[in-house]
Amino acid sequence: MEVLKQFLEYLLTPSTEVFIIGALIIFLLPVIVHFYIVQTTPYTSLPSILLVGPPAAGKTSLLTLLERGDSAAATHTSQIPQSVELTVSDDHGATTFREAARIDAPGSHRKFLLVDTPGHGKLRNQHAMTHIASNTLRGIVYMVDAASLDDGLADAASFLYDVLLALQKRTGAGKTSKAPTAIHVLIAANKLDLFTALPASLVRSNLEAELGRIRQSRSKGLLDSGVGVDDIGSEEQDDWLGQYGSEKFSFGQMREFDIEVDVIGGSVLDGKVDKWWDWISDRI
Ligand SMILES: Nc1nc2c(ncn2[C@@H]2O[C@H](COP(=O)(O)OP(=O)(O)OP(=O)(O)O)[C@@H](O)[C@H]2O)c(=O)[nH]1
Ligand SMILES: [Mg+2]
Repeated sequence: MEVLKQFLEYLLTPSTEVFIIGALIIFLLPVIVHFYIVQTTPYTSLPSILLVGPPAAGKTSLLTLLERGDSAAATHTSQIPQSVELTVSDDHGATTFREAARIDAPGSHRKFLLVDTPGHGKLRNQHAMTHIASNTLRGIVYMVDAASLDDGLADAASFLYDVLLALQKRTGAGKTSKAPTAIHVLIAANKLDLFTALPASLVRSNLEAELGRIRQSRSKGLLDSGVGVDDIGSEEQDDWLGQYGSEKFSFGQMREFDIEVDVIGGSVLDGKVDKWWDWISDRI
C-alpha cells in the first residue's frame, strides 16, 4: 500500500521525467496503433486488366477515354507503362463507361486497374510478361489497328503469339498445384471508323492464319531435322501454341488451356468502346 501511495505521489508531482514519459506516450501511441492496424489488415490489391498490342494501335487513347469518360485526348508513343484506377458497376451491362467514370459514391461497384503498356518492340515483352505473371490479372485486352492490319499483320501476330504462349504456360504451370484463374483475352479491333479498316471477323481469321504460320516456322527447325512428331520431347511441345500437332491454328484451341479469346471491333475515336467496356466489366 505504501509503495503504491509513493508511486502515485511521484506521478502527480510535476517533474521532468514524468513529463517526458507522458509526452512520449501521447505522441507514439497513435503511430504504434497505426502500424499495428496496417500490419494486421490483409493487403488487398486491385484486380487488373492489361492493355497490350503493337505500337499506335490506340491503347493509350482508350485508357484516356475510359479515364475521363468523355473525349479521347491526343497521345504520343508510350515508353513506360501507365495505370489508372477505374470503376465498374455491379449490375453488369447496366453502366456504360461514361456513367462509370462519374460513380463516386460508395455502393455496388468495384474498382480495378487498367494497365497500359508500350507497344514498341524493344519495350513491350518485358512489360507485358511481368504483368502476365501477376496474380491480380483478370484479363488481357490485345489491341490492334484494324485499318493497318495488312502491313502490320506479321508484327501484330508475333506479339500476340508471345502473349498467348505466356498465358498457355501460365495455365500449364498451375496444373500441378492450384490452377491459376482462367485469363480471357479480348482482341480489340480498333479504328473501325476508317474506311480501310477490316471488320472483326476478318481481323480474327487473318490473325489465326498468321499465328498458324508463325507456329509452323518456329517449329520448323524440329520438323526439318527428321524427328517424327512422336519423338519430340515435352519441352518442344510446351512451346507449341494451341492443340499440339494440329495443322491450322484457331483461337478455339486455346480453350484447352482455359483461355477464351474474343474478337470485338470498335473505335476509340468515335467513342464506340461500349462492347469492350462490357467485356472488361464481366472480368472484374
Ligand atoms: N482513326 C482513328 N485513330 C485512332 C483511334 N484510336 C486511336 N487513334 C490514333 O492512333 C494513334 C496512336 O494512338 P495511341 O493511343 O498513342 O497508340 P498506342 O497503342 O498507345 O501506341 P504506343 O504507345 O506506341 O504503343 C493516335 O494518333 C490516335 O489519335 C481510332 O479509333 N480511330
Ligand atoms: Mg501508348
